[in-house]
Amino acid sequence: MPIAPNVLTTDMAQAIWSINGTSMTGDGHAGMAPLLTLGRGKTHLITMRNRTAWWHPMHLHGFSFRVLTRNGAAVPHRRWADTVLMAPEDTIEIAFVADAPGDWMLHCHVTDHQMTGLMTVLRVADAEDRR
Ligand SMILES: [Cu+2]
Repeated sequence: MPIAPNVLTTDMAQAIWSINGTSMTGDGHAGMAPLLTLGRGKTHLITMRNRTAWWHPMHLHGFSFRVLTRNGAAVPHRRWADTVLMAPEDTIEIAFVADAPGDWMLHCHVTDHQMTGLMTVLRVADAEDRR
């Protein structure tokens, strides 16, 4: 599933950044639909594309992942991580097992990027609990 952090606009006071066209600003939005709902216990491969001119350390809560590729090239040491630094225009593939149910944040760890929209939620649920 491709995920693309993007610059939405610099004209809006609150929402500057977006992920797949949606900005989650401030401390988040209660009840906001998750970006993705992932099957619990399954292995998921996620592609993140940085469509901005800024660096973003993208941080996933709840799981350790492995970075498989960067810009199409295999990453030689597939260390476990919870954050991956993305250079401008980087495309990164990560993989992890979604073994913990619930709603988990995925966000840029540059605080002002996070607070102005570069944040989303991934939901992990059993098949019968997916909405
Ligand atoms: Cu950032």
